[in-house]
Amino acid sequence: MYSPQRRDFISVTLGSQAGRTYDNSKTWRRQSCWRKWKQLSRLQRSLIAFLFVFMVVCGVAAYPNLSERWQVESYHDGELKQAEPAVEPGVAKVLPKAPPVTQPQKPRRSNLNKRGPPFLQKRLSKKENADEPKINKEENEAEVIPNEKEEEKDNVISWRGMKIEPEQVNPALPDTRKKEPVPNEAVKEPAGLNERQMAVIEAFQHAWKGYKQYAWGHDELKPISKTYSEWFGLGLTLVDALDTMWILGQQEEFEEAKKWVLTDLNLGKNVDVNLFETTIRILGGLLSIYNLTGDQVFLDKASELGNRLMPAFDTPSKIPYSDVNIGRGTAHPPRWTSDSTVAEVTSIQLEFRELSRLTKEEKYQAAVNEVMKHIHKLGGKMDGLVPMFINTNSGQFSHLGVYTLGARADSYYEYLLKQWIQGGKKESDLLDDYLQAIEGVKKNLIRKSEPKKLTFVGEMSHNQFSPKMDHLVCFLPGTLALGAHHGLNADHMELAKELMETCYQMYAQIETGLSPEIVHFNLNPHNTKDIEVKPADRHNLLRPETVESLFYMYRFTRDKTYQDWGWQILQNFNKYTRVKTGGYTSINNVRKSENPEPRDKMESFFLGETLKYLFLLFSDDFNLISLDKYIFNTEAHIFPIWTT
Ligand code: DMJ
Repeated sequence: MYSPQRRDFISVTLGSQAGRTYDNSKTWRRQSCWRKWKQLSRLQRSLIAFLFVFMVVCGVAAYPNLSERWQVESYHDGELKQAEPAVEPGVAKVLPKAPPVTQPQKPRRSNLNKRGPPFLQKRLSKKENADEPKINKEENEAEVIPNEKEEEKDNVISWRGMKIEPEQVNPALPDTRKKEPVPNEAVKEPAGLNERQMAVIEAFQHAWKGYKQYAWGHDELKPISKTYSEWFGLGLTLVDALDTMWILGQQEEFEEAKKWVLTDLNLGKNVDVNLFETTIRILGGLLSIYNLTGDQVFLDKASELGNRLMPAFDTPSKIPYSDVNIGRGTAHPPRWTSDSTVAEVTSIQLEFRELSRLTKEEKYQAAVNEVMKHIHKLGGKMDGLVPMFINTNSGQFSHLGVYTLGARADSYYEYLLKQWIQGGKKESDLLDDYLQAIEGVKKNLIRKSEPKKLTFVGEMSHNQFSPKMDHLVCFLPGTLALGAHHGLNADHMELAKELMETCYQMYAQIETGLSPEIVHFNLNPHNTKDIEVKPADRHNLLRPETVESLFYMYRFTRDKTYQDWGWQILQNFNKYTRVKTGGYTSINNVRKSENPEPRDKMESFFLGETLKYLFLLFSDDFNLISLDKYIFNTEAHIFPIWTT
């Protein structure tokens, strides 16, 4: 039995030399080694000396590689240990996680080349914005992609796993592999991923993590309740995000999502879908990713969907119904009316026209062109401005007298310009309607607020001006700038700059730094605040319009202020809308920074548009989706400008 009193001892006697006890001191060890060294033969000593010198030389040569590896490894480790609160505060912790785009940057088989956005094939930009938090240079260098020899580039186009022989690439597509002329002397350095872009990638990964875990294959993530909501049951977020993943270099996620599209996207289900939303998000998303990858799977799905949506045009006036049952092939207006929304019937054209170009089937383009021709001739406009509704039986505008650039009319104006550009600037009716409408905006809807004189776009209701502006209207600076870039009046650019400032102020003047859905501008010189927000309008749905316009403004002016504004907005999304377990959420109250009241929904356009535009805004590679070669649909999906 164990007795607590009993103790066992082991006695250890340390040997001594020359009368000195062992004390593990450096002096003792030095002297002992020296004696041993002296006892060696001359040959033995030379051999050891040679080995020592050899090892030192090898060590010096290997040091840079090793140190780089150690740093990359510890960087990854740090990321894994992040802890997150409920709706995550602050962007400081938004450390850019080294994205998968780093993988292919290691030396690859020499006869392969990626078909990817230009930044994936270039070194990191050496230019950094002065006010950007500094990123460790060695970390940056871990992202370096070795330049490949020019002659290797034409062999096989491949984007991490997807390899397309050049002859399989649709000849109608613009050849994205060819180098475009650098439009400005300022862009001498090849651009690449910078820290802000990395932060967007990190945000995307966080959003995707939530979607993947709790809403995979469903329409939208509900990040707070960790479930999903269904609108059409077509994997809306997943399809909307495909081209964003591609542009952000999220290969693994893209491959998984593509597999879902192949095996699980059921376009024949018995479900009523909204023609406009399905067209801009799903048809647009499929066409865009087809154009970027050349993968036939996406075009097949797009043409199946196009066919299933066609019954919408089967109306007495040829103005499409708002809803289609894609399984049954039947269409109808909303239950309470036979009207369709003007923005909806005039913002499906880019997609159907592109589908015709790619499939060589005229019927899609014919159907949507018919709508535009009809509206071009239609009475009831005010100086080129259109009402918000159109009747599908009579083909006439209804609810006359209300004019807005916001909800229900917005993208009519956007698509006039973009169709004109898409078609190679030949369809003069579209251009005339656009130019007339912008004159109508200037004449009827533009005012300046008090006291700061912010230029804004209000609304007209039965000859009464209302200083109300939807956040949706913030697409307009970008569209005006795009038009000016394509040769339209220079004063469009001046208006674009003024409106851009206003849209930024809709964020900057609010407690959370995030814009509400609607603001009212003050016209009274005695009031001190330019912007008022009504209680019902205080929500933010993670909408893209302001960052979309910032992207255009930066591309065309190269004024880094626009990048800085976008950076602030991203940080505020991270601060007030990020959910710790994955995903971002709409919020109810942008004025309440202590509790913005999460709404528990991540809209698909946050991934499809907001993050994509932010990523492109932060890029200094102006050839990354060049605005001379591509246009974006109203859901930020990418279509080529036709060259023939
Ligand atoms: C998107 O679906 C599109 O940008 C559309 O044109 C307007 N609404 C949302 C984003 O706010």
